[in-house]
Amino acid sequence: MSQIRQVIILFSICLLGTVHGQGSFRPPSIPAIIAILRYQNSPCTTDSNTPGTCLAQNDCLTRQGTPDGTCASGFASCCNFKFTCGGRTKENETIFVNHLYPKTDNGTNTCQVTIDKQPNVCQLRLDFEEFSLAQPDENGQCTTDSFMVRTTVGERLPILCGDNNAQHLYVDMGRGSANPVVLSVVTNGDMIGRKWKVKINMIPCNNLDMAPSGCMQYFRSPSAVVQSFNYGLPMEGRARYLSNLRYTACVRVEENFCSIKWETETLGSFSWGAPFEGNLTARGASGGLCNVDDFVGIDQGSAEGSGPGEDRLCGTKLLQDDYVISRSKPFQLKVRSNSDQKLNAENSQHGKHNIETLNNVQ
Ligand SMILES: *[C@@H]1O[C@H](CO)[C@@H](O)[C@H](O)[C@H]1NC(C)=O
Ligand SMILES: *[C@@H]1O[C@H](CO)[C@@H](O)[C@H](O)[C@H]1NC(C)=O
Ligand SMILES: *[C@@H]1O[C@H](CO)[C@@H](O)[C@H](O)[C@H]1NC(C)=O
Ligand SMILES: [Ca+2]
Repeated sequence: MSQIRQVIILFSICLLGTVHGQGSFRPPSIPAIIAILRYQNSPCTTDSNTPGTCLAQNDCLTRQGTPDGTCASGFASCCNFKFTCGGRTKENETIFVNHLYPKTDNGTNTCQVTIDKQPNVCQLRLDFEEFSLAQPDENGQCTTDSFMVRTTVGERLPILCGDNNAQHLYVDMGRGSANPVVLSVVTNGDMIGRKWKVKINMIPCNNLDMAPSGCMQYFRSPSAVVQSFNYGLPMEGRARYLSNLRYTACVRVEENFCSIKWETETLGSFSWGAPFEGNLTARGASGGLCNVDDFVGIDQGSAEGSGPGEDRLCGTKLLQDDYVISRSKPFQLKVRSNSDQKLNAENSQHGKHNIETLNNVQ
């Protein structure tokens, strides 16, 4: 089991959905040419759900774009200028997709894009709207396919592979540095189809949206799910989680909240490192016992939410009752896995640390 999942429930919030109007139908009496001129170059959403530019079909083709859906009430094409292998951008909200997206790519390739730093941008947030690469090998390493982030500042980011839909990463770009960030996807072999769609958001310096220093993942909403990379169904003889992980997932401390409760979704659904066996009470370990293998770190974690608690948790259970309360701020989950994945693989630690958190405990 290789997933740390966390649902943060502070209070329920009803997000009033924005109703996206379809735009009133344009009567055919309005000449198409006027509609096209009016919508020329305006943003649209392609049928592949990527940002596009509204253009007459011929203009789109002349500019090496691909018509993908319609706009201007059907009079023009939503032109898709794909940001893919070899691309270079300084634009906010660019979406990096595989070459044949929305189809899968299949074969050995290195696909690289470059994101140039703007002076007012300090971090990037990468959202994996779709991410499907080959699974890690039996040692938990991304030896067939890999997604890498290269940057000259900040911490080294883990090399990723497998299935990572809906995951995100924050990338430090530095304040002074003018160095670009390079994203690359290396694929080997034609055994599987690969697909990705990564939204690149540029976060201005000194902005409240910036993740605190050291937080590779940052959960800002009162309700969220934290899961480990490549979470999914168990695989026989494989651990789904990656080895050599060393990163921190942070949860924003909401106003007036003094503690956080990390709770698994179901009894026994936490699984990260040894011990693997025993009755349900014996499966969860903490403190120094976690040094033998992989663990997650929660400062001063205890069932009561008082006292010094434990800062390392491991096994197939979270303490006695599958929850941990911590009063230590900032709220962080440190994720650690070592390079040895033999026993984790033998025990098919596939991932489902469904952790529900309540951080309103007084
Ligand atoms: C990959 O491409 C090869 C050659 O075109 C084809 O034979 C194979 O079935 C493809 N595999 C997948 C998973 O699409
Ligand atoms: C990029 O877009 C996001 C979302 O609209 C916005 O919050 C952010 O401030 C923008 N970044 C820059 C550098 O303008
Ligand atoms: C669970 O295992 C522990 C250690 O092996 C043992 O001390 C305990 O009595 C067991 N509990 C139950 C309910 O079997
Ligand atoms: Ca291990």
